[in-house]
Amino acid sequence: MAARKPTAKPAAAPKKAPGPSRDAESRGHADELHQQAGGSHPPLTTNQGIPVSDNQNSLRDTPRGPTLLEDFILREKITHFDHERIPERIVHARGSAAHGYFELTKSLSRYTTAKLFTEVGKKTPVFTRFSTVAGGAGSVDTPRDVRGFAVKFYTSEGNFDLVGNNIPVFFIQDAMKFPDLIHSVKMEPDRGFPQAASAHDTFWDFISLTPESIHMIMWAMSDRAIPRSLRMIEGFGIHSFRLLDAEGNSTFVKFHWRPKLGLQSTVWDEAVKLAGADPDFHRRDLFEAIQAGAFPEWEFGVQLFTEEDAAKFPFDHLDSTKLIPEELVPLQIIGRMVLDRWPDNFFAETEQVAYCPANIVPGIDFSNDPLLQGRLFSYLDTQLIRLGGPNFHQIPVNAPQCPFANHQRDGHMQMQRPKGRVAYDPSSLEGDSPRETSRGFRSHATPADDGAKGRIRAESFADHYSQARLFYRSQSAPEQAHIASAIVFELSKVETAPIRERVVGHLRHVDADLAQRVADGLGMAALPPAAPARVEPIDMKPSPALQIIGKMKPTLQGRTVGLLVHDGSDAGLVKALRKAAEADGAMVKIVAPKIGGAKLDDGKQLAADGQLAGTPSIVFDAVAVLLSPDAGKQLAKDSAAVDFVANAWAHLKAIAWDEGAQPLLKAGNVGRDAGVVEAEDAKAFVAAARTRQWDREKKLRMLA
Ligand code: HDE
Repeated sequence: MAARKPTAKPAAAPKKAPGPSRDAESRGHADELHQQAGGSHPPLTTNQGIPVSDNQNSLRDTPRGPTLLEDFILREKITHFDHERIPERIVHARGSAAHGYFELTKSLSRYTTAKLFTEVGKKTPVFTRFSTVAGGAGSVDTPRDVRGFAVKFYTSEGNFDLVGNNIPVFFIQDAMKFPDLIHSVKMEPDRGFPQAASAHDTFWDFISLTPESIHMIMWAMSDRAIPRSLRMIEGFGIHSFRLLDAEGNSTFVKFHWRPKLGLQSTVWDEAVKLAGADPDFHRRDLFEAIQAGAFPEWEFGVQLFTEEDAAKFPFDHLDSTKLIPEELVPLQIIGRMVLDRWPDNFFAETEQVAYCPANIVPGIDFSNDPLLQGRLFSYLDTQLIRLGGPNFHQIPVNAPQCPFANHQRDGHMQMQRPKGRVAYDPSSLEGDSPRETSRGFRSHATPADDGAKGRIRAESFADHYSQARLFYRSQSAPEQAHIASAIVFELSKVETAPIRERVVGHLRHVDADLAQRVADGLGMAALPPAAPARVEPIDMKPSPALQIIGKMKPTLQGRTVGLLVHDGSDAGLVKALRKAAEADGAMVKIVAPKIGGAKLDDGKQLAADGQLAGTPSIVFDAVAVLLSPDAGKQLAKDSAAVDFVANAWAHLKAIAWDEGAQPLLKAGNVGRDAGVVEAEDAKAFVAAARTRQWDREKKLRMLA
C-alpha cells in the first residue's frame, strides 16, 4: 500500500485536476448504480458513525496508482470482514433454526413447580435449532446422520434448554467417550475426508469395539437418519430428568417431541441425490414452510415414572443407550410447539445461539445419567471459546426474556452498564442490589448410592443388545430391509475386513436374520464369530411406536408436488391437478424446460417455479407429467426429463401422467402400479401421493 508516486506515468491515464471533481465523478457512478436498485435509504456510515460518500472505490494516490494506508474506511471494512467467522461448533455445526412458542395444554402441577409446565394456555417463546452432527457448517443437509433438536424456552423463571436429538438413545454411556466417538466419525485426520459421513473405517472401528453403541447404530442405520424434512422428525431429551414439587418430591421424566405432520423419511438413493440437487434441502424446506404460513408444529409429551417404577425396568434408565418403551410408560401429551418466525439474521441468531443442558429452571432437575453429567460441563465450556468470552448470555438470542441480575462483572464484550458501588453479596450499601430468593433453584436431595468412589461402569449398564433387538424386531419389513442395506452400504466403504467382521459379530446378538443378511450383503463366506457378550440379551415385547412407517401420516400436508409441463400441455389438467393437490394441503410447483415457463394449450404462458435441469423430481414428494404428444417425444430424448420420471419411480413416488407423457415414461423405464395414475383422475393421484409406494421397492432395488 501507499508507495509514494509511481515514476513512470502510463500514457493512457491523463492526470485530472486535483480536488472535488474526482469525488464528484465517483459519486455520479454510485448514483447510477443506486438508481437502478431503487428504494430510499438511510446514510451509510462507518462503525464510528461517520457518513461514507463512496462505497465503491478505495482511496488511491492517482487513478491507477497505489491505495493509501490513510483510507480508514477501507481498513475498517476489510478488518471487520477478516474477523467475520467464529469457530464452528465441533459437533452440530450445520444447523437451521426458527423462533416460535410453546403452549402448555395440560398442567404438571402435581409433579413440578416449574411455571413452564403448570400454567395452562401460557405461551412461552422458544428458539429451536435443528442440526446434523458430523458435517461442518457448510456441509449438506441430507447425509445419513443423527439430527440435533435443541429448544431454548425463554421462561418467566429463566432459560430452559432442552438440547435433544431426533433419536431417543445415544452411542455411548459415559461422557468420557464422547471425544473418541466424535473423532472417529469426523473426517479422518490424515486425509481430511470423508465429510459428513459415517461410512468409513475409523467410525466403524470405534463402533466395532464399543458394544454399547449397537442399539444407537440400529437407529442411525434406520430411515430416521435420512429425514424428509425437519418438520417431520421426532425429538427426544434422551436422558431422564427430574420434576420436583414444592416439597422437593421427585418424579423422573423423559421429554418427547412429536411432529404434527407425522414422521417421514427419504429413501437412501434420494438422500444421496438430494445432496447434489439441493444442499440446503432441509433449510429451504423449513424457510419456505414458515414464509408460506404453514407453521411447523410438534406435540410435547412426557413419560413420567418413579424410582420404584424404574427399579422394575429390565434396564437402567440412567443409561443413555436405553429407551423406555411407550408401551411400558405411556406418553402423555402436555403441550405443543409452533415455529412461526424465521430469524432476521442467520449469524446473529442461528449461529450465535448457545444451548446448554445445564440451563434449567426451578422445579426441574438432572438425573445421575453419566452422559448428562458430562454434558453439564461441556456446553458452557465450548461457548466460551466459540463466542469469545463469558458475556455471550447478553447476545439477544441467548439473553433470558425475564429480568436477570447478579454480581458477575466485566469481561470481553460486556454490553451492560451495571450501576452503583455494590458488586458483591452480602452487602448493605444499596437497597436494590440483587439477593437470593426463596423461589430460587433447588437441587433434589438424592441419597447417595452404596459403593466406593472409582472409575466404574455400573453392572446395570452391561446389557448392550436387548434394546437393539427390540428396535430391529419392532420395525416393518421394508424398514428392516433398509437397516440391513444401510449397514451393508456403510461397511462396504470400510476397507479393513476385520472391522466388518467385528460389526457382524455384534449383529449376531441383535438378530440372527439381520446378521445373515448383512454377511450375505458383504459377500462374507461365513458368519464371523459372535462378539463376547457380558449379558445374554433378553426378548422384549416389540414396540410399534418405534417404527416410522407405522407413524407416517398419509397426507399431503406439508408435502410438495411437482408438475412437469412444456409448450402445449393441457391447461385444464394442470389446473385440476394443482387444485386437488393444494386442496389436500400440498405446495405445488411448476417445472418446465425453461424458467420462463411454457405456453399451454389454452394459449396462455404459465411461469415456471423451476427449470427442469435444476429441479429434479428428487425435491418433490409426488410428480405429474403433463405433456403434448410432441413435447413427450422431445423430452424422451432429454436426460434431465428421463431422470425426472426414472427417479420419481425409483424413489417410490406417485406419478400422474397423460397420453403425451407416455414416451417419456417409457424412456425412464417407469413401470405400472397403484402409484402410477392417469392424470384425469386427480382424486386417485392425491390418494397415491399421500404416501410412498413401499410395494414397488422390491421390484426395483436389491435390498439386503
Ligand atoms: Fe452435544 N454438544 N454433547 N449432545 N449437542 C454440543 O455444544 C456434548 C449429546 C446436542 O443447535 C456442543 O454448543 C458432549 C447428546 C445438540 O447449537 C458440545 C456429549 C445429545 C447440539 C457438545 C454430548 C446432544 C449439541 C458443540 C456427551 C442429545 C447442538 C457446540 C457427554 C441429547 C446444539 C455446542 C445447537 C452440541 C457436547 C452428547 C445434543 C461440544 C460432551 C447425548 C442438539 O458442547
